[in-house]
Amino acid sequence: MMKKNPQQRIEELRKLINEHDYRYYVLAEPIISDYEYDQLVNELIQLEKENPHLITPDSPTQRVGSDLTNVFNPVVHKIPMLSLSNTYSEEEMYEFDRRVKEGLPRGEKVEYVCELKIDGVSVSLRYKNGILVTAATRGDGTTGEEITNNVKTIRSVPLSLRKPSSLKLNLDDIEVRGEIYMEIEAFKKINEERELNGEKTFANPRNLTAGTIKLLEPQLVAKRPLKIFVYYLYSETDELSTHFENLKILSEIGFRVNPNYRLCKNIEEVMDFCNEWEEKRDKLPYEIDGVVVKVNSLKQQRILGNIAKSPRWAVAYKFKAKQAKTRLKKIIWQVGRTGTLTPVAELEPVFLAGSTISRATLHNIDEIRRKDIRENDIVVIEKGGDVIPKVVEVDLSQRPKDSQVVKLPSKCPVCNSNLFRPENEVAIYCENNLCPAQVKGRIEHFASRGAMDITGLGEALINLFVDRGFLKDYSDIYQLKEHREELIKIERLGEKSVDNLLAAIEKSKEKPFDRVLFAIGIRYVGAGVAKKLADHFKSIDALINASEEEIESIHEIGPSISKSVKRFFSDKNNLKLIEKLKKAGLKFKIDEIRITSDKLKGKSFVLTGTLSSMSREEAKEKIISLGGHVLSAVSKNTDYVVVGDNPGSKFDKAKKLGITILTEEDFLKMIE
Ligand code: 0OX
Repeated sequence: MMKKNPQQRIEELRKLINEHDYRYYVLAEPIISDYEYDQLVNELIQLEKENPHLITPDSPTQRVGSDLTNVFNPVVHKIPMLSLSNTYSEEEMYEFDRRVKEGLPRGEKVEYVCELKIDGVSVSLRYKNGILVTAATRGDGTTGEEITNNVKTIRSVPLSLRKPSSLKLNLDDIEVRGEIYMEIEAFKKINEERELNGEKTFANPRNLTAGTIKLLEPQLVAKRPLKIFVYYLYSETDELSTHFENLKILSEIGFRVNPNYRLCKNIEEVMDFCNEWEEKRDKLPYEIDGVVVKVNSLKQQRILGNIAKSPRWAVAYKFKAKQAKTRLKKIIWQVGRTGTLTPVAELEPVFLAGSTISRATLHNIDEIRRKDIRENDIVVIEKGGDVIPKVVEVDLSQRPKDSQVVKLPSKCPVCNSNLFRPENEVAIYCENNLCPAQVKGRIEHFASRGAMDITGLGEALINLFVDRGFLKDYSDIYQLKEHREELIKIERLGEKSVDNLLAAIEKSKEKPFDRVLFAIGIRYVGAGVAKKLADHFKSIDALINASEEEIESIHEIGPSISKSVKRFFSDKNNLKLIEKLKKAGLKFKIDEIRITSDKLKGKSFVLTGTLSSMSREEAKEKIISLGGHVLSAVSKNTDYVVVGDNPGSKFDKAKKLGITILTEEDFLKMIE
């Protein structure tokens, strides 16, 4: 017999390996031994090594073969990746059913498909001519990040599609969406190993999955046993008719579809499915947090459309939070960055909803008294979504005879200073501004993601720098560069990490004024309030000089915030900090929008509804930068009304007055 040419054998091997991968990772029904499988792979690796010009991106050797790192390029989704609105009760599900029927022609029958809601990370996969070309995260729904090299390492993601001869579809350009997740056992094992190595553990399988999928090196991703279930198919070239059929098609072309889905004729059948799975959820090897209910007919889905960022044709039925019982060993008082003392329950560790819980928040002393929680009680704890577990109630029947009512501490547990409790507040505070817990907490907050976002400056490093005297307050962060030589000498650090840190610190100076205002840590001034204050006052000097009344004139800002702002700026130390930060070059004014052209000169715009490609603030900035201006109400002097999703009454008024209406598309063309 003639020896096959390498190209033929390579193709044959790829086919075989793909087939065995499919049987093993998708169907979980392998038909050959691991040894036989490895032989096929080794033969392919060898042949490709000898004939590198024959390597293709969809070869099974390319799952981990690449030594490329990820760059996370932005990917604009063809169709926005919507998120689901949630329901929590049977009533809300009936309400959803009613809204669906209201949105469709009278008397039309509606069928639903119920699926398990996998608690993972959503991903979008694009296949062109049957080959996986890009994988992307959801991102903000419009634009995600490219994670193709990482996703390719997931063996249940086909690199090329199967083409059963019975399938009459073209599927030359499709987008498939699904959930990447990790099974509970695999999660526990990885966490145990990390704990042994002194590495940070992950709170739950979803966090571990999210962290893995964004790793820079695909080789590391390949070592973590991620899996996928897909639940959505869109084709550029085919007419598809129902979601139920789409799930069947997805299975036929080689994807892993969760088998526990059901076609339901009415909302009663949907509720049966939800109740059944709420009971059975613990029997699954992976975590689910509810049921996703989708209108089956794609035509009906199109008629129903979307509201803001969620489809009207689908909803998530969320399960009730899982509960567990355990012993509350001790109540400790934690001191936060603003000096607030928060009671925390130390628990006998219990496993609950995918992770081991050893602490729960108790909020404040009033809550402890209301629920009559005491040390050594057996308590019911609850965990829903990503929130920190909380104590729901006490099992009084098991209360020890000698139990004592919880007392407020009389001194700060960290610095032993006096405590105070402002009138009308439940919280108690440590009065010492220089309390180490507050100092560290304030710096941590300042550097955190939502504030100045200084990569690398986390809890551990801040503790170290404070303890060694490099940081006494957050303004010292910008002086760290003067200590470069000393920092490099600290054993754990080294030149490269110090330089990365110093670069991240310099970069943080570009953060806009509202972030800086949030970062400096004024009590009650969260990110949202900081934005409102920045937009209104435009500079820190104007805010410092503002009266309480002026601050309260801003929508949704009340006396607690205004008093807290005044209190903050009346402290000389805080004013000194701000001076130092100003000198360092941080932004204490909002960026003036630079006018770059006169394309829209003299034109006035009103915006209504949600735009999918940008926020309202961005649209406004764009218009101003092109010389136009933006008004808040429609009048006969308005030139254009830009109408997004779910517009308000401004849209009706514009039609009445005959003002030119721009869709998002028209608007984008105009500002191009
Ligand atoms: C899940 C899941 C998530 C497509 C249209 C709206 C949401 N976590 O298991 N999302 C969807 O559907 C998308 N289905 C699911 N099963």
